[in-house]
Amino acid sequence: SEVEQSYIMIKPDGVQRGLVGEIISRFEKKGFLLKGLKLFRCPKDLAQVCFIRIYYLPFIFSQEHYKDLKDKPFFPTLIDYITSGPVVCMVSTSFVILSCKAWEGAGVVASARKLIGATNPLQAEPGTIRGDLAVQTGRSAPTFMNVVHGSDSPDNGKREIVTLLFAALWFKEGELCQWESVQTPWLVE
Ligand code: DAT
Ligand code: MG
Repeated sequence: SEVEQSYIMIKPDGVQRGLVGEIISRFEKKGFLLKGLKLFRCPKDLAQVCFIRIYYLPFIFSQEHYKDLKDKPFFPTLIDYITSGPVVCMVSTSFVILSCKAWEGAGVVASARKLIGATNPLQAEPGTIRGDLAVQTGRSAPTFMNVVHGSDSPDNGKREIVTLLFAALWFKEGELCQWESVQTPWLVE
């Protein structure tokens, strides 16, 4: 059976504003299991399109993090934003085993999205990370500066964490840590 994973990332504004501990703490307290963690400077070609990939490896053309947004008007400023300083890359796993039907809907991906809140920080509810910690709709408008990223589906979670072949996205093979938490029996019956 497979454990669902979400790729969670503290964006450059979260790092610059000293919110790393606060944001990690919210996921820790919720009870997610941390499987990967690093400070990382995102190269432009990871966020958008890598010349090498287009030229030599068209079959993995679709691996860039924000590939789905490349036609949006805010895309260039989104890339500037996400590459403007270090980010903190995290992988969180829920304790929930996907094969256990009763828990399937409560997976880490959807749950993390709820903790994170709405994309536009002005619309994010108080209590969520974006609702509590972000206000701006963009330093170099029109990109929302919303402090954190979370995968929007289990499949995208997989895609964003480790990709096969030369197209590793945010983590390379061997960078994730397999471990068991002593908390698990107290979180999941
Ligand atoms: P999310 O980060 O909530 O998954 P997304 O994947 O649709 O949202 O977009 C990625 C980022 O792009 C988002 O965190 C901020 C920016 N963005 C999205 N929609 C936007 C919009 N309508 N105006 C400005 N920036 C936007
Ligand atoms: Mg998204």
